[in-house]
Amino acid sequence: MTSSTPTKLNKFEKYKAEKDGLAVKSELEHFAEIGWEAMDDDDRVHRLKWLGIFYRPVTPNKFMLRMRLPSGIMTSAQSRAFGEVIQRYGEDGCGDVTTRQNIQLRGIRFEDFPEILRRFEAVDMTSIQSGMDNVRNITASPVAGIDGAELLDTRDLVQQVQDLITNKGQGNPAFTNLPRKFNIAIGGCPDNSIHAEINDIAFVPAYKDGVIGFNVVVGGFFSASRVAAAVPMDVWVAPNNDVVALCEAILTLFRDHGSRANRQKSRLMWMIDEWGLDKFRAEVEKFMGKPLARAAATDEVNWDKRDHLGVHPQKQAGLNYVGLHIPAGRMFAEDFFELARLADVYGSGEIRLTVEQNAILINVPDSRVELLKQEPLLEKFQLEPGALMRGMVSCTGAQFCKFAMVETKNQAIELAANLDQELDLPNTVRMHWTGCPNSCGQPQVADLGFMGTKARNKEKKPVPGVDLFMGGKVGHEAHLGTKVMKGIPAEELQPFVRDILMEKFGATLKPGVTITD
Ligand code: SRM
Ligand code: SF4
Repeated sequence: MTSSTPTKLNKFEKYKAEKDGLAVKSELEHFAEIGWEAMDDDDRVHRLKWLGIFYRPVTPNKFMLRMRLPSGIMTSAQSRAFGEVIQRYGEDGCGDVTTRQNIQLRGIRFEDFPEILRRFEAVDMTSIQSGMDNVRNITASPVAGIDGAELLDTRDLVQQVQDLITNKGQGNPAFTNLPRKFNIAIGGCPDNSIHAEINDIAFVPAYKDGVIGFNVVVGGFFSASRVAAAVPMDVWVAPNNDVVALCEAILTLFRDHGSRANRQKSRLMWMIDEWGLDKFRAEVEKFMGKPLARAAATDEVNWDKRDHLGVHPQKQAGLNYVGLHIPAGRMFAEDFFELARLADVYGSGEIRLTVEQNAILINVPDSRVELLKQEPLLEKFQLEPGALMRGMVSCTGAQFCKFAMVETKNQAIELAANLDQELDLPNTVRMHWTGCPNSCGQPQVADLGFMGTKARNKEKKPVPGVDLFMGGKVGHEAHLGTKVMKGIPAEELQPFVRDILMEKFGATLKPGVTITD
């Protein structure tokens, strides 16, 4: 660390300095033998997250495992492996598609982890460095390589950045002690499917002198104390080693110069604020040992964001991608098995996950589409859900997360389902739920965002409620929505949202529906 690094470290820095998070990798077998109750608290609660293993105080000895699935790509073998792992935990076992195109598994008994991680390594998957002060799953277009509108196929670049950060899944001590979490996204499509604006580094497709590459934006993040959209770094990079080198430079500078004093002021944007963009840019150039090109005047993001649900022709003639809606991203063992089977029988054995917590089957021949539509799984995971259900996203919430002020996933599903039954809507309305101000469910990117809070009902009794966000715009010219109303009791939400949908989103009552509340 440099002399500018503050000497007063926050408590997380102290335990990281005592022992690197990744050290628990070689101790996992031992921990599994002695049991989680006998483990040192810092190892159990914090350091295990360097392996993607999350102790859940809400459900002790039902641990969560967060994977890494670069670009949201999952093979049928991997989907089956997820199903096999969680089926042994009965009702406790499930998996969630996350807002970073990733999978989290639940209900896992601690003693099973060594075997589970070996099982996943055998199908080329890692969970390493997926939590705490590490780089999260790297997001990309979910239809990379198959999208007719694609500007760049980013899959290799994403994998290269993941390999740099994780040392090909083995763990890379160079990046295991960042001052805070870190998000990277690499977009290759015209619709900003990656939410570039909310990542610490995002690559946005742009032409420079006739060559397609990326403009770079930096510093986007959400936290309980501050929300910031990424700002242009005034850099353009070609789609080659420079992408990896730029990530390495920024991560190293952040590691060595980012603030480690106040955890609420440790994300990359705080360092950019302190340095100013000119110095930030100059330091990155110095690290890379060469000047960087100035940003292209315009980028190529000029589409509304697609949700990829339903059947769409691929750029490969005669093949289609088929987007399935997974309500709130929640899947059980049989769902993983069925998804794997459909991917094998109808497609090429590959599945893509989206930041809207849905799944896409790819390479489905024209001749197989109608048969696929008859499959029972598509009754549960629909191709064309209602206008509200299809835009619904939800974080984990109180069922498993100790930060949550409210239950989220069930409420989110219920509200969307009920209102879809009552209303006709001209367009999809994106409703995002998040259980607390950490904003994992991204209410700021939604048309209607709900953030869990305490509220008071008509009798002035404390009840679970939400703060309402509006104005989020995604895709072309994305910008963040803001909080417009506080403390709406959850029990009053359905009529309240119905009114907003009718006033502002063109909703009308379905024929025959009368409202009694
Ligand atoms: Fe998140 C912490 C879940 C995406 C901002 N997030 C947590 C923890 C780990 C807290 C905890 O230990 O309980 C949650 C785990 C609960 C559980 O059991 O699942 C959690 N975050 C999630 C997921 C699973 C939400 C979901 O249901 O999809 C997402 C996992 C993504 C992944 O695969 O890695 C998830 N979290 C996000 C996002 C959205 C994004 O990346 O696009 C954000 C806002 C963007 C950002 O980070 O800037 C987000 N999570 C946070 C924060 C606030 C960060 C900050 O700087 O203050 C925390 C709290 C923290 O890190 O201290 C947090
Ligand atoms: Fe938990 Fe809050 Fe994140 Fe939801 S937003 S998963 S409640 S930390």
